[in-house]
Amino acid sequence: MKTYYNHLHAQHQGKVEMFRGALVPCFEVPARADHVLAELQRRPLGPVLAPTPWDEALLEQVHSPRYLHFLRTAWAQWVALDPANADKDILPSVWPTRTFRSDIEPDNFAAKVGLYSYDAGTPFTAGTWAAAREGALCALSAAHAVLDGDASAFALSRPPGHHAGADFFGGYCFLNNAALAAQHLRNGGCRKVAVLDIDYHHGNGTQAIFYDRPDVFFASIHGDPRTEYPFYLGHADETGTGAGLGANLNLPLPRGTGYTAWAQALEVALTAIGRFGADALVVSLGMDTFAGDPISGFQLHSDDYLRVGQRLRQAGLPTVLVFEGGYAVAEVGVNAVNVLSAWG
Ligand code: SP5
Ligand code: ZN
Repeated sequence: MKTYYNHLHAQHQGKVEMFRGALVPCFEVPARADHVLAELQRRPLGPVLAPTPWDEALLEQVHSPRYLHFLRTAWAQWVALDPANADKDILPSVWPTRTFRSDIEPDNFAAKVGLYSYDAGTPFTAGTWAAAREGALCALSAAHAVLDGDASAFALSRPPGHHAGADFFGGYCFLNNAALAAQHLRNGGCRKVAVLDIDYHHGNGTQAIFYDRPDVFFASIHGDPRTEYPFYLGHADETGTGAGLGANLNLPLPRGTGYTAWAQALEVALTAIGRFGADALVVSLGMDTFAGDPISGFQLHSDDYLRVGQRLRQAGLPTVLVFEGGYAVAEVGVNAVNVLSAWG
């Protein structure tokens, strides 16, 4: 299995995120990807490659032009406000909630940041655009490998992607890598694509991007949004809209869920994906279902991920795996490669 590795990932290095009224050190750190790469070097599954330099215009298939323009120019705008800003992360502090307008992009920079985001936990830094852009190329390259006939491919990148919507960042995510991979598979001739999101957190961005589409099925197993981030999406009654009705499946589970109940949800998801008739599968591979994760509440153990990988492979579909969350830094490499090793 080919791995497309984002060698620019460490350029995205947030300092702080807002938590309970204080700025605390980021959980989403460069060491996460370093540990996965190190484990792939200990237990090689295939070549580790740089992504193909795809045309950046492909990003517009998932993201709005004005959002992409914002991401490209945000850091320069921030430093232009005050040269001292170069040492600080950009964090939003004001948002257009219900009754406000989002059709007019304000001139004020803080207002722009809020228009294109939904939480104060996702710092934008000097290298965020370079890292996120390269990560998107990794996802496109992995999709391309599968279109070329590979049984599977892995996009090893950070920042993650599944919380990013068509025109907003949040949840540590800026560009929706899994959505870009799914769209690339569609463009390359796959008639129907399924995205299976097994990150602890609901993939609100991916769901929203495909919610009205019948050609991309979205299934997610995650902590119940009544208590777990991202809170405002991910309930079981969200089944799609319009032509996409029936092509969205949420399987929320309570905090504390262990492997047996989690694996039952995986069966439900894979049965639905089989019924949908997908030609290819994109897995949003979050490793924050691990019992030792510092911000999450499921109880999966390292050995469980070997079985998760085997079950995903048994689905028998060409599969693009995209790295998402997972914050137990010391264990994230072993856990991720345990899943991937099913294709070894
Ligand atoms: C990709 C991904 O996994 N994003 C998750 C974003 C979660 N952001 C909210 C984190 C809240 C941190 N809570 C700290 C609890 C410490 N006990
Ligand atoms: Zn997560």
